Amino acid sequence: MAQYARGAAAVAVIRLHNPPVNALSLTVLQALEDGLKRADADPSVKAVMICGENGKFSAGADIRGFSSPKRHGVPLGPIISLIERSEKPVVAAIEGIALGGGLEVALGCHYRIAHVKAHMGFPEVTIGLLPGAEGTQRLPRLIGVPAALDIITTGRHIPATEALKLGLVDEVVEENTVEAAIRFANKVIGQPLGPRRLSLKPVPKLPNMEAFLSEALVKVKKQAHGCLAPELCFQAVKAATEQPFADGVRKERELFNILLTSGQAQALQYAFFAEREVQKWTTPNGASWKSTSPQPIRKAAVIGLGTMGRGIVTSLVKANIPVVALEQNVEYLNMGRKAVMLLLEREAMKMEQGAQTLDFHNPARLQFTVDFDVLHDVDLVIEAVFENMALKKEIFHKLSRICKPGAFLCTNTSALNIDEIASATSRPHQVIGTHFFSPAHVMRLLEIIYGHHTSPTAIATAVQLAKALKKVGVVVGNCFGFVGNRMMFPYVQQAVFLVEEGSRPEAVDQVLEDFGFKIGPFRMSDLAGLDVGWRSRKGQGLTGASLPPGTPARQRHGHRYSPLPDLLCENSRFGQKTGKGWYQYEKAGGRTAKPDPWLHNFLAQYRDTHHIKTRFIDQEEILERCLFSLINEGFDILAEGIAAGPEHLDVIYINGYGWPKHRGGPMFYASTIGLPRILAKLQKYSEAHPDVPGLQPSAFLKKLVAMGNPPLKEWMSYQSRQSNKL
Ligand code: 3H9
Repeated sequence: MAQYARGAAAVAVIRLHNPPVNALSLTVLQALEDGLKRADADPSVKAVMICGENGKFSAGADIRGFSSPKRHGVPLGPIISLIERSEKPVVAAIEGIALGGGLEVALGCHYRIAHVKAHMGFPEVTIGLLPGAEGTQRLPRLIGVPAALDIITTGRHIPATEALKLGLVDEVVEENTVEAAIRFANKVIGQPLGPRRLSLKPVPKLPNMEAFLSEALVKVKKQAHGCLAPELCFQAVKAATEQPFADGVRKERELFNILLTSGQAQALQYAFFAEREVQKWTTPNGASWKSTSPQPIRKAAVIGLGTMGRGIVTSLVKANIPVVALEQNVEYLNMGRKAVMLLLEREAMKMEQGAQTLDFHNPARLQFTVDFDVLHDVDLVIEAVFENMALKKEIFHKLSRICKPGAFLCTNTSALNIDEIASATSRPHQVIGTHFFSPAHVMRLLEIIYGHHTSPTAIATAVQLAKALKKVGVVVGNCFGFVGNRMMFPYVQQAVFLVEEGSRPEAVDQVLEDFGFKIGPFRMSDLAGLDVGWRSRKGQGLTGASLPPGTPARQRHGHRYSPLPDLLCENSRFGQKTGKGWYQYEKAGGRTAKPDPWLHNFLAQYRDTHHIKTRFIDQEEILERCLFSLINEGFDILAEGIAAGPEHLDVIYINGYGWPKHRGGPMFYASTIGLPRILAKLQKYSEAHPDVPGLQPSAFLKKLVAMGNPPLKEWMSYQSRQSNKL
């Protein structure tokens, strides 16, 4: 609702009230309209002030309402026009946030006063929409086309200080915003309102508007990766430069409706709520966020300053958590220190532009050491040495002796068994997996893996740590590869099999990039380094010296195996780092992937050697075999209770694996395709490739199809847990 009251003197106060973020539900809009009409009708009211309850203006339209079948009621646009048309000055008092429809309400007001800590923005683009209550027409009129385009097509939040510079707000205050706005309203009573009505203002001209717009469109399209909303946001703003306000509004509405029914909006809104839902973690034995409090982390340590460790230290410093960084010897320590300092200098430069500072030259905030004893007083340790079980166990054994009893011991591993690592300590309940993604100071995902003995407090503390690092922490169970990498194995495996059978790396990558992935599986392997998987396969006895003599080249444990990645490594083709992998690069460390005739020739010879008849593989087969095998593994993961729901898998894939967010994550995508179709295709492919377990339909998928393809929200009610695969 919105509460109406008389403020000091002649100012009426309308307070938006819908906890927790004052979303503009139909009830709120109705109350806002009523308040405006009441103020208008009362001759003793000379001005109006609109603010939000609980220090927040408004987070915009109620997102849940967009998927409601009963989407009717008071529309926002006309109410904003009503505000603007008011003959009494209306002042917005912006505290906390004014986002989306919230900012549109503020733009309808004649004046805007913001608290210095407030943030504003049009995040509609991130949920597949555009500002659909005349925001795309008013904002360019107020702050000009370049700034408006930037805000509307990126969805970024801007701080009040920047808003003031842009002319988006009239005043920024450090104290009581509501009182300041009432004082302001009293001051402007009687002043002409015409110049304050944005719909009447022309859009500021640019000398080179046409050229500017065509360049901007190229940029917007390039960054969209198949997502519709940024381009339609662009078109709406462009309409403001070409048409009168009313026509621009009509265009905005038309584009808004296209987006609303595009399917992408549903996917992005699902992703929005999924991200929030996974914060409310639970485990199969009943532990949950509701009943568990995290422990404070006042000081942390990171062991190992390789690529991952450096990023993790940087993340902790950025989160203002004092860190001890430890390496095994002085040489590695000095190398690591240099790299961390460089990362932090860069981050500090970025943050200074946002008026924040980073305190990393102070040894009380960041200390480098080779001495384990220095870790005696830290609250949490993140071990980030390379993936070697024996080494990790040795370190955890040491930590268990040195660290104070309450300290949490985290391992940054992408696949190893948390229980085995924990077994090296005297406190397995304090041991937990924290799988960061590279570069760790940039990537948002943190996979949090609980072991058999991990305590709920350790889970809650790791989730809290993720929040402090501004990451999305997703709690999952312990199995080889956990959720993300476990689903990735069959996907990459299919990609390699397709190349064996006749496709090319660039063809496979293209199909998946067209689908919306930032990079396809082969470019990704080249970027990550082919040697990483090679080392792991050697460790598992799948290749190298430990492979039993007489093992067939293309079979392991009775299943199909492709030695192609091993053969590339034997040819010193480790990917970007060596300048050659599935592609060729301009030099070692080069970034530009070019198809490699050597590889094509090598593939032809390989197929000859193994009597593989090359066949043409179409885009549909490439897409389905890669994606459906990944989704299939997802169903097994759900059946085993490794993740609490499909949302977890989707949040992991969107934030850690470059899955296109506008497709809502792999499991949401599966639900849009329809499970019967996925099952039928997997059956077809597994009949053609009976020696590939990843293509054999998951029992849980079959069960869901048998139950009539229920909606994603209901899947877990059909799950009866199977044992996990570790
Ligand atoms: C729009 O305005 C369209 C118009 O242009 C045109 C219309 C015609 N609706 O994120 P949090 C819930 S589109 C419904 O955990 P934080 C959220 O689910 C809208 N619910 O807190 C959560 O619920 P729960 C454009 C919403 O402090 C709770 O509030 N606006 C909405 O980390 C707390 O949220 C946006 O896209 C909403 N609009 O972050 C803004 N917003 O407790 C989207 C939040 O049950 N919102 N909830 O899990 C945000 O970006 C963040 O929520 C915000 C707070 C920054 C506001």
